[in-house]
Amino acid sequence: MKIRQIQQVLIALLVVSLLAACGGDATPTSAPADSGGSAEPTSSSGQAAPSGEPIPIGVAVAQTSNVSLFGQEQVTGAKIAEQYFNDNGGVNGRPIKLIFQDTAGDEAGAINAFQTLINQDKVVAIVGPTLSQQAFSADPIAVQNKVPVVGPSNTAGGIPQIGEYVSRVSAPVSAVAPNAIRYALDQNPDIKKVAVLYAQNDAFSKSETVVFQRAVTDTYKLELAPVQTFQTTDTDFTTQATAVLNEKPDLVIISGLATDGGNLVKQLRELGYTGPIIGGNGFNTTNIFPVCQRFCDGIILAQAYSYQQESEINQAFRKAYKDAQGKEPPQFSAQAFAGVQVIVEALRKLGDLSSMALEQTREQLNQQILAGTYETPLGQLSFTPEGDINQSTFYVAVIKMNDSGTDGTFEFVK
Ligand code: 1QQ
Repeated sequence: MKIRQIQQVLIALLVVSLLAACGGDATPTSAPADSGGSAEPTSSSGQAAPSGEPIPIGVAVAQTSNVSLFGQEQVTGAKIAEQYFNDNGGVNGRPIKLIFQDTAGDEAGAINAFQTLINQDKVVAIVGPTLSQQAFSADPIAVQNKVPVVGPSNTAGGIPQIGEYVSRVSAPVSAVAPNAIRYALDQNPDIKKVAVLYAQNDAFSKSETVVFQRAVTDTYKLELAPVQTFQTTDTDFTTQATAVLNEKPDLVIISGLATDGGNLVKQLRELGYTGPIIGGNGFNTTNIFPVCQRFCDGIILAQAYSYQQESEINQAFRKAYKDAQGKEPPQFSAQAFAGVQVIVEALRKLGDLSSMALEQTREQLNQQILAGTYETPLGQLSFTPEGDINQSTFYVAVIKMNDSGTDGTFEFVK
């Protein structure tokens, strides 16, 4: 007995001293001031490849959970940007290195990812998170730590107002959503009664539905049926779909995320609704096709990106995406590319980073991000002093599914 206790104490002491020797001291403060990234050798595949210590940029998006239906597209877009900008000289000759931390689909995951990127990975800025619902919890951490955060897909009202270090390349629901209603009414001038449904546990959906409802009642003076709510975690929408059908609406508008939104469309159609459907920004992914299958056909949605955009950078982005994925790039990939782009182009303006402390780099980087004008795959963009995006062109697409309902495309109609 006694001998075993002594053995346990000795083992514990050994573990403690080993831990101290490996990690204890090698943490934050002694990292090089401007980088902190791991001292990985630069990949030097290209001839004129940038060299030196890579500049770490954080990407905190949903790589797991239902929210990864969007997050996967964001990872792809961000990686294309990393390759593209490193192939084009990096940041004044130094490469960038994206550091991915999975946020999963909730607030806690986003907070964890932000903390790891800020304190452990020592990134200069963060692109993320995926949902507005997550941004309202995680962005304040970036603000407190004075780390620039560029929202790649946060469209709810109030995001840039979270704080000084928050900007976004995703146009707000107030700018994008009304385009879908305008198109639907152009196509169907006889619409009189509109049914609206939204996910009440999601900040973006709550914000977007307000825009839709105001357009219905105030802008177009149409009749609004009693509004139906659901949760993003719901799978059975019989109650809401039945209530909608009883109202006999001429148009249905849904604000939710891809899985719940797609299932809601499917169940509405199965119960017999045949009229037009508008989906909000949560429908803006081809990953919704397997959810509503043939019932996705005809869904109208407004977009902040079109792969047909003619700029040189969009054609480069489109080609890289198509070469890798075999299809046209979606909005969330383009926005993630733009998020990385504004950080890279703002870093280039800072000059020699090696003489700057990390805190100084982050602070000056934020000022440069807000001051710049960028030619991105989304078109030209800049920021308001608060960090909201100035973007002038929006699009409307209609989902076209193939006959078997296994695959589809976003067909641009405006
Ligand atoms: C938000 C959104 C979502 C649809 C992004 C995936 O617009 O959360 O703001």
